[in-house]
Amino acid sequence: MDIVLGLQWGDEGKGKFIDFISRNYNIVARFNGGANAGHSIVYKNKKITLKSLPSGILLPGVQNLLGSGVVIDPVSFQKEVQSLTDFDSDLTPRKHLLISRKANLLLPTHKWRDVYMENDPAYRTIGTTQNGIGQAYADKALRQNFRAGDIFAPGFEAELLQSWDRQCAELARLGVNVPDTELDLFLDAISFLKDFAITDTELFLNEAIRTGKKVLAEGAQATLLDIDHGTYPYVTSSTTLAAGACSSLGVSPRLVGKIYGVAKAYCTRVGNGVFPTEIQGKTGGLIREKGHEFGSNTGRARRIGWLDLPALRYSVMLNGVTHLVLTKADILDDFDRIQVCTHYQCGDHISADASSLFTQQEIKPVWLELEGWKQNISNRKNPAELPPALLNFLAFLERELQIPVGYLSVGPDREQIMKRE
Ligand code: 2SA
Ligand code: GDP
Ligand code: MG
Repeated sequence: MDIVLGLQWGDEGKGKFIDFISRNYNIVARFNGGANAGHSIVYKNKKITLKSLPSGILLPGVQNLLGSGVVIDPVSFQKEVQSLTDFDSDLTPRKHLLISRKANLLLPTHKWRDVYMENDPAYRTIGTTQNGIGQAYADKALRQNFRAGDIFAPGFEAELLQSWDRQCAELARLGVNVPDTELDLFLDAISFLKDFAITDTELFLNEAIRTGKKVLAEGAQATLLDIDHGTYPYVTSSTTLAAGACSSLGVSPRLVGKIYGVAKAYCTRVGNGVFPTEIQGKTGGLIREKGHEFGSNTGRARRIGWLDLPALRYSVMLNGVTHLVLTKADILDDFDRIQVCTHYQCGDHISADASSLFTQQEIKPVWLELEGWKQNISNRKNPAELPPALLNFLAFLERELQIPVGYLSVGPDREQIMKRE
C-alpha cells in the first residue's frame, strides 16, 4: 500500500495528484476526515470538488473506499454523489465505492454544535469549516456515536431517535433550536446510504494486497493539522499522518511502500493558528489571486506564506515521506526572487527544527532568497524543459529534505504534472 498525504496545512493539491496517479492503482482508500475536505480535480474541463468521496472516483475501473477513520455526513454525501452523477452519468460511485462498517456517522446535530461553539466567545474559536467534524469525532471518542454498519440493525431508528432527542434537548438549553426538517433530511440520506456497500473494508483490503492489487491510501487535511502532532488546538480532529492510514484502513505498517508527501511551492493555511512565514500585504494578495487560494467549499480566503522548511522537515520526518510531490510552482512564475524560511529564530535561539511551532513563542523566520525562474512553466511537459533556476530550487529542496522531488505539478489539469526520475 502506498500513501498520499499533505505536508503543510492542507490544500496542497492532493486531489489533483491522486486523480493523476490513481491510474496506477486498483484501489483508492480515503483514511481520515469527512466533508471538511475539498479536493479539487479538473475533470472534463470542469472543476469538481470532492468532499467525502475518494479522489479515485473519477477514474473508471478504480475501486474506491472509505476507511474506519472517516466520518460520513450522510446528507452531504447524498448531495455529493447526486451532483457527481448529475454532471456525468458515466460516473457510478455506487458501483465503485466500499464503506467501512466502522466509519462513524456525522449527524446534523454535530454541525449545529460546531457552529455554536465557533460563535460563542466562551469557547476557543478554531476557524473550523463548521461541518461538525470535531463533534462527530468527540462522540466517537465518547462512544456515543453511530457507525455506518449500524444503519442496517433492527433497532437503529429507535436508538437514533432517542439520541436525536437528547442532543436536540442539549442544544435547546444553549438556545439552539434544530428544525425537524433536519431529521427528515438525515433519515432520507440514511436510506440513500443503504444502497452502498458497507462492509469489512479491512478484510477486503488485506485480501486485495495479498493477491497483488495496488492500493493507494488518501489523506485529507494535512500533517500540521494532525490532532496530535499538528499546531494544536488549531487542528482538525483526525489523524492525518501516514500512521493514520494504517489504523483507519486496518492495514499493517509492514505493508506500506511509498509515501508521497504533497507540498506547495509556498504555504497556505485556513483558520486560526501559528503561521510563521505568513506574508502580509500585496505579495500575499497576488499569490492568493493567481493561485485561487480560497476554501474549496467554504470560499474562505486562505492565508498565504512562503515555504517553511523547518515545518516541512518535520512533516517529512513524522510521515517517513519517500517522495515529495511539489505543486503550484507555476504560481511563482513571475517572481524575481523567492523567499524560503530555513530556520526559526525565537529570541536569541536559532533552530532548524519545528519545535517552536508548539511553544506559543514568537517565531521570526530566517529567510533565504532564491532566484526566480521568470518563465511560464505551466506548459512544460518534462523535466528537461524546466528553467535552470527552478531546477536549482528543486535541488535545494532535495538537499534540505533528503528526499527526491518525485513529481512536479505545474497547473490544475490532470496532465499538468511531470515525473522526475
Ligand atoms: P474542521 O472543520 O474541524 O476540520 O477545522 C479544523 C481546522 O482544520 C482546517 N481544515 C482545513 N484546512 C484547509 N482545507 C480544508 N478543506 C477545505 C478546502 C476547506 C474550505 O479544501 O479548502 O473549504 O474552507 C480544511 N478542512 C479543515 C480548518 O480550516 C481549521 O483550521
Ligand atoms: P487538496 O485539498 O490538497 O486536494 O487541494 P485543493 O483542491 O483544496 O486546492 C488545490 C487547488 O490548486 C485546486 O484548485 C487545484 O485544482 C489547484 N492545483 C493543484 N495543483 C496545481 C498546480 O500545480 N498548479 C496550479 N496552478 N493549480 C494547482
Ligand atoms: Mg482542499
